[in-house]
Amino acid sequence: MTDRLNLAITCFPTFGGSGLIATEIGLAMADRGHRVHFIARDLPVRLRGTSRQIFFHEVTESDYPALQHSGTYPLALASKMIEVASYERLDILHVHYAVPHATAAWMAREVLGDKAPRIVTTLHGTDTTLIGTDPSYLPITRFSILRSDAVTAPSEFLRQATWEGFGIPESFPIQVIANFVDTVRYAPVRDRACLRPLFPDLEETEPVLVHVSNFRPVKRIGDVVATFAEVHRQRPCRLLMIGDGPERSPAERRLRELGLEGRVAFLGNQEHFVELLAASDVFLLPSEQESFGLAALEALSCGIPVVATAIGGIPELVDRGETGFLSPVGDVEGMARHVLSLVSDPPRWAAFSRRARERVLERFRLAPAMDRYEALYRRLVAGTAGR
Ligand code: GMT
Repeated sequence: MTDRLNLAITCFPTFGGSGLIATEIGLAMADRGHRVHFIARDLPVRLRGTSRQIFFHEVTESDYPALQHSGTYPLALASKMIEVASYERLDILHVHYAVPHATAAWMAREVLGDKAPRIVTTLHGTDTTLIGTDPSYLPITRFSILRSDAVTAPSEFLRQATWEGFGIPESFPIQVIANFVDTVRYAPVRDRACLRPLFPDLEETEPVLVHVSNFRPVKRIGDVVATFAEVHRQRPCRLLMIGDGPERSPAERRLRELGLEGRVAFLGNQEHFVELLAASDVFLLPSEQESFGLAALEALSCGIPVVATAIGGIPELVDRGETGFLSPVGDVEGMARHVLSLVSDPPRWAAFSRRARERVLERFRLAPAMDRYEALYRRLVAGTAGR
């Protein structure tokens, strides 16, 4: 075993949490001196503009008319994995999101035989709770998870959901490696001046609520709007909406109906928004499901208390009544009450903020998470772990 690992990472190159986590792992492993290859459809968002020694292999599909709408991405991806593994002598192929990445990795390994790298599958949530267990994909996704050399999940919740959802015995090891955050970048540096271009008439003590997501139905964007409207009714405030997706237009329409459009800024997808996040007061995440809730972790790291739903992996990162509040799904009034209890009591808000940052530093720093991934890779390469 050489010291330097030859690692390939596959992920969706979008703003979604799974792609962001995959990219951060790749960047951190490159910083640790490993050779890192990304195999993806497009350059992952956080790799853009980096000058670090990272190799990118683009997955391209044929545009032959008969193949249109036939979902050939997994085949093109498996072929690219085979090519990169053969030429680069990969030690590890780390795929993020089981559907269809774990299946493509399994296909590649079948072709590569003895020369195949070890396969690590990191589950992220909807690949398990929604898509993977959809009958259209369940048998092949279950099989591909079981055939991975190692499987990780970002929360205890997702580990259990995977065992249960796929009918996999609990003796099948799924290692929980919690998601992490770059606590240097996501730091509690509050400078409300950065909010002025968005809200020129913002009062000094006027609270700013913030939400970051992909605006899909699972995020319950309507509840973000309703919670904000209820808080605003009792105490004028602002709302910062970061991200984009199918629920954005209905939310904008609803805010116009409520006459609140001037109180809200929709920024769309943004790569650099940490300054705005850190200048806000409360992070809202009223999701119906969340395997982890990376956006909430980034907020906590900036010292921003979180008001969210008590579902999935969220209770593993938000400490109720200490760093935020958790309500049942759809409990808009409860969430509004929690927001008001924080923004109306500055010393209380400050205590939540301080604890949020402390807990993140204790439990979710990047370096210990990287130690765990690196140790897993080394155990697999040494043959002391895996199937
Ligand atoms: O729902 C999203 O925000 C996107 C999705 C993804 O696959 O990128 O996020 C999932 O993975 C993130 C990173 O592990 C988690 O923080 C999110 O909770 C999870 N989303 C869901 O479970 C709905």
